[in-house]
Parts: sequence; C-alpha cells; structure tokens
Amino acid sequence: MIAQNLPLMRRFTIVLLLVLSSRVLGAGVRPNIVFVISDDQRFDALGAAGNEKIHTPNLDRMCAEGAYFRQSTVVVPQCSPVRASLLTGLVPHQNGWLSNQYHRPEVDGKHGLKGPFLPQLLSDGGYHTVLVGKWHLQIEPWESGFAEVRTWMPAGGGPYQGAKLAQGNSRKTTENPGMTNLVFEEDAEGFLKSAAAKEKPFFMWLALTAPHVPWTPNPPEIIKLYEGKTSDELLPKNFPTDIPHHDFLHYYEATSLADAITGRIKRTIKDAGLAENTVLVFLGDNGFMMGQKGVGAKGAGGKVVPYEASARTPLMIEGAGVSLKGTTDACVSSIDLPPTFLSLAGMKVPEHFVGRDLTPLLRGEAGAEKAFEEAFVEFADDQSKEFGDKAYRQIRTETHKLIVWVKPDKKPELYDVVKDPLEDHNLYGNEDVKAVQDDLSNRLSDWLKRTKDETFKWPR
Ligand SMILES: [Ca+2]
Repeated sequence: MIAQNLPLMRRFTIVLLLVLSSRVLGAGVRPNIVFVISDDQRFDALGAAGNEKIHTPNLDRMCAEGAYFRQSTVVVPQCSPVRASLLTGLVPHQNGWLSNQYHRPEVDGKHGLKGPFLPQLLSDGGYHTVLVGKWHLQIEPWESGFAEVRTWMPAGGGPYQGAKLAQGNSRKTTENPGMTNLVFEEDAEGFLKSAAAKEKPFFMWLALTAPHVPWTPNPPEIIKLYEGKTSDELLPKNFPTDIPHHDFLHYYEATSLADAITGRIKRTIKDAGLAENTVLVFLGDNGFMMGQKGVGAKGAGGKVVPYEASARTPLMIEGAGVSLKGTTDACVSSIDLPPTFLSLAGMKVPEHFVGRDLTPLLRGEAGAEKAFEEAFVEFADDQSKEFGDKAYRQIRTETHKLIVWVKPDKKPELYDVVKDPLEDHNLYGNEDVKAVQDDLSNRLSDWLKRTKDETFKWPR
C-alpha cells in the first residue's frame, strides 16, 4: 500500500511507476486474448509458408513479428470436432464429439458436451468472454461460458453474403444482407472499440467462415489481387500439376479476405490502445486437400484425412509477452491452445486438459521446444456412413508421420514429410526405417494409454 501521508504528486508518481513497471515486466498484467479462427485454410495457403502466389501480407507479418508454428497440426481436421476440442481441452475420443456427423450418444444434443469449458474457466477467472462468428456446435455459446454473444452463425457454414446469422443469446437467425465475414469483422471491431474492452481483461473468439466454401463473393479489392489469374496458375509449391484440382483462384481470394480482416483487427487493437496488453492468436481450424490424393477436387469435402494439406494449418501467436519471433519447428497442436490461453491468463490449467502450455516457448525459454517433439491427430468417428471407414490415429514429428487406421485391414502409413511432402511413398514396413517406425509406434501407444483411448488398440 502507498503511504497515505505522502504528498499527492509523489503518491501519483509512485502509482504511475508501479503501473508502468508491471506492464514492462508483464508481472500481474493479464493480457487480453483475441483468437481468430479461419476455416479450411491449409498450411501452405500462406505466403510465409513459401507460397509466392497467394496474397497474405498481414498473416505473413504475424509470422515475422510473432511466433510462427509452421509444423502445427490440428488435433482433428474437421470443423465441429476441432471446436469441441478447443472448448473442452480434450481430444475427440475423450470428449465424444467425434466428427461433424457423429457424436457419442451420451454427449449428443444441446446439453451433451461436458465441461468445464475454456470460456467458462476464463470467465470464472475474471475474464470477459466474447463470441463473434461461426459456432458449429450444438451446445449454446452462453452455456459454455461466453458472457457476450455478439453476431454469430449457429451453423457450420453459409453464403459469403446474405447468410443467416443470430444475435445474442438466441439461435434465432435472420438473413443478414452484408458480406458474412465483414459483418463478423465489424462486430468484433465494435467490441474492441467499446468501453467493455478496457474494463477488464477479455477473451474474444472470432471465427471467420473464410476460406470455407463457397469462397465468393468477395470485396472488389480482394478480387483485384488475383485479376487475370487462373486457378491453374495458382497451384502452391509441390502441388501436383497432373491431377484434377479445386478452384485455387477463389480459394485464395477467400484466404486473402481472412488475411485482410485479421490485419484490420490487429490495427483496431492498436487504435483502441489495447496493443500493449493483447495477445493475438491466429489458427486455421483444418486444411483443405484441393484434389491431392484424390480428395476434395470438387465440392466441400477436402478435409478429415490425415495428410498434410488437411491436418496441418497456420498457427501464429504475437503480442504482449510473446518474445519468440519468427519461425519455429516445434510440433505444436491446436489442443495446446486451451492450456496456453489459461496460462496466459495466469490461471491454473485443469489436470485433465491434455494439451501442453505453449507459454515457455512464447517467452523464448531455452529448451522449451523439447516438450514439442511430436503432435497427435485423430479422426475417431468410426460410425458414420460418410466417414466411418476413414477413422485413424496419427503421430507426427518434424520429419515423419505414422498413420494407423482403425479398420484393421487397412495398412498403416509412414511418411518422411520432409523428403516426401506429398506423402506418395508409404515407408511402413521398410527395414531401413524400422527404428523410426518403432519409435513412433511406441510414442503413439503411450499417447493412447495416457488419453485412455478405449476404442482403439495399438499395437495390435
Ligand atoms: Ca473448417
């Protein structure tokens, strides 16, 4: 406490110094967290990933000024289950929300999914929790701990203009004439500029629908970026030129829209005077195959599979307290974000959360990357008609991945993701990679034991 008998100016100076020093040292200051989720953005739909044909200047700047996790994978490459995993801190085989199509009966329905949920924990810990954008879950946002539900989309997708959107604590939707992602942006910026953003630390979950199909229409300044280009001219590095592929022109437009929005969100954070105490996180919720390995050359089904373009997505973190700048090869996962957010908020991480706290990495602590030598991916829905036969578990390191299919008659797959980025050569069973295979197999088995995966046995 500051002594009451000090002259007023002196007391004021001491208070000012205390505030300043706590901000500089990060001690006791709990940062705001702005979490932007893009939809179906593959890892290489990003300039910083070596794609010279796409325009993502704002995300590229995040990769340079913040921490860019270029090896990052999502724990399940599909929209709804990855969101459920972010809410619960648990992977699908633990929380039961296995896919868009199938949830275990005991967790199905509006009140099925069990907490404690990340927003609830943050809210209980003194954070103001705000949702804007795509939701794609059956549980109500306000029942999972969002104190302020702004403009949101209960469904998993919709048109880029004239989408049916809800407002506040109701699922009732009305057609919004605006461009969907710009409506979300404006609403998110409305919050950032509001007095509420300065009252106490906040957590904002901003989920865009870009670049999920239908990819158009887009604003004129976005269309202009690719004027005169054709989809064939826009294939990313390594993409095979001799296979049917989806429409890269409009996929890139939609990705550039997500990029432009993220850039403006960042500027709004700055203009609102929040930059000094805000962490900005950008995550792609899953990738999109665009035709690779015969998956997703048409329509909306380019994900779920365990391959790089589906399971590997952009992840960048920058802002208050993040001293790690530039690219890291740490094998982090989307499931590491719930514990990381709680840790940033100075809160205890529940023991049952299976992700790892990224904050030692973000602070640039020596040796922190040792805890990130591997990441796990799964598609645990072995029940649905649409995807049931595609269920798998996967372990991925910086150099290799092992995929084990739930169906016992499907041969496991082992790839050297550095030498064989398109995963064309299955090395499983080759004598010269036996040591790698055994090591990955043991680590996968340990993970399944640790996460009590009762529905899948490995080795078998
Ligand atoms: Ca998605």
